[in-house]
Amino acid sequence: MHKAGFVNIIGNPNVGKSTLMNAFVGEKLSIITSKAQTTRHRILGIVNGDDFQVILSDTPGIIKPAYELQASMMDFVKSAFDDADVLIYMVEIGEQELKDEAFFKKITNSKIPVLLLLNKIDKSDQQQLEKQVQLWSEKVPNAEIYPISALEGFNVKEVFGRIIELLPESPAFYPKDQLTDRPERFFVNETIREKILMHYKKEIPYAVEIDTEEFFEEETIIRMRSVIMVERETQKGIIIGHKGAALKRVGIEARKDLELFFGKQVHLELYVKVNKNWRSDQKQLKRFGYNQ
Ligand code: GDP
Ligand code: K
Ligand code: MG
Repeated sequence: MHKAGFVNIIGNPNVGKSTLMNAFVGEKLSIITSKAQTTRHRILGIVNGDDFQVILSDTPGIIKPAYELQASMMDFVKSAFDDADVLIYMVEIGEQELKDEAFFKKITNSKIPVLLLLNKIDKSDQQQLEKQVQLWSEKVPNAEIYPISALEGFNVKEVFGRIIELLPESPAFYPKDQLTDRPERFFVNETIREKILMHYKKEIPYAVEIDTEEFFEEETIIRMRSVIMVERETQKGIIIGHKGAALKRVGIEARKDLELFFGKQVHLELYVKVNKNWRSDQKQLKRFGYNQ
């Protein structure tokens, strides 16, 4: 018997959704930082076995949209309710509940199985843990609750085993050697964006979009050229930094990660361009893959 299906991960920003997906897949498909809105898209991570295929989707954290980019990020979340066989609702120790009531109702009224993962228990003590399990079992009575640590891998295998049990009998949806639905260039963009999230403060990372214009794979090296788009001229100066040092650091760190990801030597060329108000422009958002 072969099982296959869709498992969608939703929750507030920063609870550890992307960390969990990467732990399941065993590859760094989703970028992770301590900042909210690190994940902007819905990203599939596929775990293949002889008799199963689990198709996970990582989604942006649930927020109240303030501009068009965020609105389309929330559309990715909405779509995650529609096609799931299993819903993973992730919360972290100490957190109260989902800020968006409509989403919360969708979870508590869900007809499909809900696994409520109480994450980051490495940061809690036994007493707090027990209290939280009690609290969540009252708030979401239809869920099965699993305390986990996505970062340390605690209980992750057990949750995966439960997912397999819950999946319907079905042939695979994707080729068995496929890890994700995203093209290579997407991971280049995301790796660069992760470094920008890590190294620049305030609004800079949120004003940035990356577009990898060239991706040439040769026998021993992959050559890439990517543009870092910002909304204003001042942001361009900040990204580049004094004598180009800041941009250089982004380039070096991104290249190292990409060499690991692709298992090949990488040549990465970066440049910065001003693209006014791309975050509020429907047409541009579509071009960058934010409209489904
Ligand atoms: P997302 O926004 O829900 O996708 O969360 P991320 O996966 O990007 O993680 C947000 C932050 O929480 C990062 O700094 C992670 O390293 C951290 N984190 C994720 N899982 C755990 C965990 O199990 N324990 C601890 N202590 N930190 C975690
Ligand atoms: K995050
Ligand atoms: Mg994320």
